[in-house]
Amino acid sequence: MIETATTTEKLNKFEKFKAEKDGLAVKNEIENFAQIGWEAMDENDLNHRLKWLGVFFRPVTPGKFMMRMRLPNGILNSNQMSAFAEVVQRYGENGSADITTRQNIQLRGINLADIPDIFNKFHKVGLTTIQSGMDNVRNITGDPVAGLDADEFYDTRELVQQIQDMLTNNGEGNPEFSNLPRKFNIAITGGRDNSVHAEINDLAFIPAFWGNEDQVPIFGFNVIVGGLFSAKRCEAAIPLNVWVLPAQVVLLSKVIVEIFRDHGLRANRLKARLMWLLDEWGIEKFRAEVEKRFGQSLLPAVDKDQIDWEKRDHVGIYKQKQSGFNYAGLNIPVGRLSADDMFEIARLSEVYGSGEIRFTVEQNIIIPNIPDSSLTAFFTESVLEKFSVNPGLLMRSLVSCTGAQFCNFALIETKNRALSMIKSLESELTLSRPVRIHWTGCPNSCGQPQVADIGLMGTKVRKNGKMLEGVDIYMGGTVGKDAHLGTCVQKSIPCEELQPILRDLLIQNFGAKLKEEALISH
Ligand code: SRM
Ligand code: SF4
Repeated sequence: MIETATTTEKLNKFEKFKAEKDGLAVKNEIENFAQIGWEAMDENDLNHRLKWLGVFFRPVTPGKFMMRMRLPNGILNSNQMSAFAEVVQRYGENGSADITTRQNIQLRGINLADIPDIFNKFHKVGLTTIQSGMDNVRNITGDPVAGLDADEFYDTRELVQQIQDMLTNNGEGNPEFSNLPRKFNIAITGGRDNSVHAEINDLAFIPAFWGNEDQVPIFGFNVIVGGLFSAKRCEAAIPLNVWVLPAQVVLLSKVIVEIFRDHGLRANRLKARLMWLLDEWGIEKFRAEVEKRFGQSLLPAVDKDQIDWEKRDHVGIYKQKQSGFNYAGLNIPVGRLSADDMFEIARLSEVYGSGEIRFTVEQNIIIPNIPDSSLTAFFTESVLEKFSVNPGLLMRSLVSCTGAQFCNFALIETKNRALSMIKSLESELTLSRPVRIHWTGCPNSCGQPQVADIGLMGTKVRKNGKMLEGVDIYMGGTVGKDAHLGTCVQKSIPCEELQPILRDLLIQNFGAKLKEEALISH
């Protein structure tokens, strides 16, 4: 029995419309919507319930919808990539796609009338968009080089897929988990460098070996809970003090999502994420409830943190654990792809690899399984001029959320501005190491500025009586080993004044040097 709210709580308007009709109910109505058109749809169906199917009405571009997929562990194949390309191609210059900060992809420009056909197309190639938005579990992230990396502790692919299958009823939609109090993020890391930013998820599994020095170590995961970024609050996940075997991960995930569903706070949407329940209950009570529902006592967390590497960005060519094979990490500037780009990536993966393609949380692409003997030919492909395996040291780590071009929450334009600013900075500066710059268009923090070396969060700034687009600057975010969140160091910088400020930050804090020609002109 799902309690939609405790008796003492007042329902917020989202809880009310969910109680009237479950989000997943629109699955059976999509043919009708396609026929009547978006203008004739019920407001809650249009603005909210469609998101249960991964279909997003965009008030910025009315009539041109966005579709958000689910890609467990960020893995797809060339047929699926071609299917995305075909969908987007239909919309000409209105169509494009964005790789997201959850190893996922969103397609843009879509007409409602086409959506039933698009669903059929996706079904045929094993793709689903189900429950990828609103009060559901988001795309589940796993190590981008799972199964390829010789140094990994654990290949996360199977577990991530199993959790998705359990939560979504194999991609068909699962009413058991379609009415959470809010979104819920899950990540599993199996490598040595925490490539998925585990600590910014509501639930994450981190490699940890059980056993003393003189025992054979047993592999498992420490569990952390409650991580979130939101306009109201940003927190790293905290230890649940539980260690589990890989075979226990799916059940533990189920139990924790159920507790969130049944007891998560539903009165105030700004205080509905798991961390707020943890505040109210305390971690001990929460752990006891997890144990009760899990049905057996859970072992305490293992002290040793096994994440012992700095974070890798996977851009470049790397040897795989499979002898004679390589993976190529392509930099996709701010994650944006056209239909032609997607056809090209699909072709590359077929010609040189095994047809497999992966996405990273940095909005880049990995093409695995390229034999040594194919590398020389691979390097001659002209698409690598656009999607480089050896980009500039700022471009390779650049991340940006959607911003004002398509997102109605945005306070500023992000992707295009981020690109042009990075190009200018790279032309002025010589760098000796990558610097991770993340742009996010508003305090919702989809672009994760708090994990960046330099995070830029959109805001409005008043200058000479005029309202301008501006940013708050975050610094000190670290990822991988000893990950912790960055903090705001400067507020309300108009975007038009930002570039010299970034240049100085890069020189003062990250060892950048002005190029000679730039020195002359300054
Ligand atoms: Fe996000 C809402 C885009 C990752 C925190 N996010 C939105 C919406 C759906 C708002 C909307 O309806 O316009 C944005 C869609 C814009 C569009 O047209 O693309 C949006 N979020 C994104 C993506 C596409 C950013 C990107 O460019 O990569 C990412 C999609 C991930 C995916 O594939 O599912 C995305 N969003 C994130 C992350 C990062 C992460 O998960 O690691 C966060 C912070 C982490 C977290 O959730 O704790 C994030 N998005 C939010 C929030 C604040 C959540 C909260 O608890 O308040 C919102 C607003 C909301 O949910 O009410 C939001
Ligand atoms: Fe939109 Fe704000 Fe998220 Fe950027 S951070 S995608 S502007 S909601």
